[in-house]
Amino acid sequence: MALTDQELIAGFINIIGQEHVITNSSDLEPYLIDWRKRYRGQAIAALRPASTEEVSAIVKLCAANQIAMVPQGGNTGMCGGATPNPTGRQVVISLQRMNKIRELDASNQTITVEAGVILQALQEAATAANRYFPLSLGAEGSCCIGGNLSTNAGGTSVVRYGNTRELCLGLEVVMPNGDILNSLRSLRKDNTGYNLRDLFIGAEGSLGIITAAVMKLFPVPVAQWTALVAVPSAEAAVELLNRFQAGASAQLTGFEMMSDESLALLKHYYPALASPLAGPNAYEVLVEISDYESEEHATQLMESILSGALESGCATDAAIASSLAQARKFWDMREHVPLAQADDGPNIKHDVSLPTSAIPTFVATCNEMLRKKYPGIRIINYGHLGDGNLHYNVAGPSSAETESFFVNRSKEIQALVYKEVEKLNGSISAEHGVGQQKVDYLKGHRGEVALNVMQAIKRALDPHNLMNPGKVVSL
Ligand code: FAD
Ligand code: 2HG
Ligand code: ZN
Repeated sequence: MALTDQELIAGFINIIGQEHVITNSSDLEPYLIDWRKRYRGQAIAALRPASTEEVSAIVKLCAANQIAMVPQGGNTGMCGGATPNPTGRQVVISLQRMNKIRELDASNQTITVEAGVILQALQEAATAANRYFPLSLGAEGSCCIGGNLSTNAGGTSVVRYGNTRELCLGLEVVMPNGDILNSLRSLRKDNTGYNLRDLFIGAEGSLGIITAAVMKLFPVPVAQWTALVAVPSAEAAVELLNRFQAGASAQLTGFEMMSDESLALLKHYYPALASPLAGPNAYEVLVEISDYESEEHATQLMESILSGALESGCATDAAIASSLAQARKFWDMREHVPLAQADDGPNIKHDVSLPTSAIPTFVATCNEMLRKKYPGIRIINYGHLGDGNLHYNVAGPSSAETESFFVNRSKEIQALVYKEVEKLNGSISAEHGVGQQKVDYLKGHRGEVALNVMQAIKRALDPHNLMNPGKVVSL
């Protein structure tokens, strides 16, 4: 017979101790709501295990009692994946106490970390060993590597180093029945059957709980040069990207774009981060070059590509950061755009990717269509142009109207934007995942066969649908 909630809680306390079983409603609250405050759920408890064995014991107890489990890292996800459902018997399993760096092998250029290690702590550990860990995103002070892996996070250095998937060599995972899958190998080649690691990366906690990972490290670049460049159109931004790809090749480590409305919003909420370039400009692009030779080499490269771009007219103005502080300011500008949006109120998010050649058409078509249909709207279009990834976010005409605009218009605007994405063979989730936000779009977007395969995998690994049910793939 299944245990009552009280008996379950006693079982959890037995595994991890009373202070790590959170049931008190005010302490539980942060685990039940997402970063954007768009989703809210309920749970019997939030559990904070400190080891893989504790996670395994918790999962076994849940599986025996048909209790659903919602893994959670830093809870910074954008699609409600880490938020429990509004109904059902479930627990949140927070990995935050699993925050140890198990091993750093500088010679093999790898680091083995537990899932709850905060991204910034991982970067700092790499730096302390004279190595570089390139994954970087605005939430790096609070998101965890387990969450990054589970969402296959992108961020600002994908153009050179790839998504989180490309940075991972091995995983340790607690399966939905509590078994521990140990694939913590630090090998760059391993063709022994199916690649199980990649199943869990980007699965958003729907197939198991990642408890540890082996991540790749890189040599520290000798120099990093950052520039802010004004461009007159989306076409010009893509032309500038092509120039940097041709001229800098693998040394191009960042290429981020912000539209005029993104910059205006930023200036409104963070005046100290207003652009140093004379504006308004249709777009401003943040370019970063990393060099393994010398400062001079990096400067020459940046200057020669920029002067060609200014001559051709695809750039109209540029500022090369003259100090680390100024480079940091350029990055702060970019990273504060989503924060300015959050200050402003809810916005209708579209985290899309497209072939970069299709981006000007996408932007022109959507801008024209939406502005005509919804006069006065603000289109906060910015993102990782180097990866063909736009955050094409739509907000009501003013901050006061954002909530009602969001509530009343989200569905129809998303349908319109996604239709254009489909026409151009793009993706409706470039980097944020599916979570609970896009479950209903998955079949239409990926097709019936792909959905069937995903459901078959889910059923095979989690036959009772206990691992983050209702997220990614609905059964
Ligand atoms: P959570 O939000 O806790 O969880 C995310 C998903 O992963 C959930 O489905 C959860 O169930 C699952 N999960 C978490 N941990 C585990 C685990 N150990 N095992 C199994 N499943 C698990 N994302 C980008 O890709 N690029 C960006 O540039 C970017 N910038 C951001 C900027 C800001 C200001 C914010 C708030 C968010 C940003 N994000 C970005 C989104 C978010 O930070 C990432 O998705 C991040 O990877 C989530 O990590 P987390 O630890 O917070 O995961
Ligand atoms: C970013 O690139 C994040 O800043 C957040 O992915 C995007 O809030 C968003 O839409
Ligand atoms: Zn992003």
